[in-house]
Amino acid sequence: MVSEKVLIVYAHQSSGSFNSAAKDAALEVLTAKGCTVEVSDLYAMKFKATATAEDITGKVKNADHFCYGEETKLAWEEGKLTADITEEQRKLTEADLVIFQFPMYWFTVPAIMKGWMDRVLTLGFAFTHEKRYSQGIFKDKKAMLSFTTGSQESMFSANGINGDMNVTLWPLQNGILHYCGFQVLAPQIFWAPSHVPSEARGTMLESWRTRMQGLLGENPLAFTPLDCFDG
Ligand code: FMN
Repeated sequence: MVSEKVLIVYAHQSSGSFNSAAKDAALEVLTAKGCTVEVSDLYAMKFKATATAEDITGKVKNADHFCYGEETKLAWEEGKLTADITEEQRKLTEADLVIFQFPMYWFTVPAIMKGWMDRVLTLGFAFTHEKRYSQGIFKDKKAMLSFTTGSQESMFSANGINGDMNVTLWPLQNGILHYCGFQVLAPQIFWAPSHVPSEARGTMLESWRTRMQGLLGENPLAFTPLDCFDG
């Protein structure tokens, strides 16, 4: 695992949050293991969340019927994506592992992180029709979700009020990460840290620190290979 590169894409407004502590633990443990770690602190960066024509410098191809996918593909090929996107794409290109650290908002990532996904994982750079899922562009990279909830674990079980967490995470883990080819590691879920005593929060962080010792050696989750489908 020595000299692996890790990118932490982090979305929380407060340095006093549990998410911040989880991000700091990852930074500390992985750096101590010899990894080079970069952090994209999205709120601190005031990262733009909306996918718009302003993401392209200069003239767009079809301003009357602007298609974000096609236009950003062209802009990426011509080096005309804005600097904030290009910089995140650079970090991503260099990374062996990407950790998304966030509080769950409405069963998914906060809007600012979804904006990072919308704007950084552009057509051509992150996927094409031919290169996706098991043949995806990032198939030599790993990615994982690390997040906090407000809900207790039992609420996200198959019979719980929220339903199965695996189903909840399918759009993120399969529809975004695996779609771009990433080998997706099991999520790190911190259940309701704001509703447990500080001792229990310490235990959660400790188990995260322990897991990180072998993180890059973990087997990824299994998804259906692309060649099982005709399309
Ligand atoms: N918690 C859930 O378990 N499921 C949700 O869908 C969910 N949606 C939320 C949406 C918003 C806009 C906000 C503000 C909170 C939501 N929560 C939800 C609770 C947060 O996930 C929880 O407060 C956070 O994970 C606690 O982490 P922190 O102490 O680092 O802020």
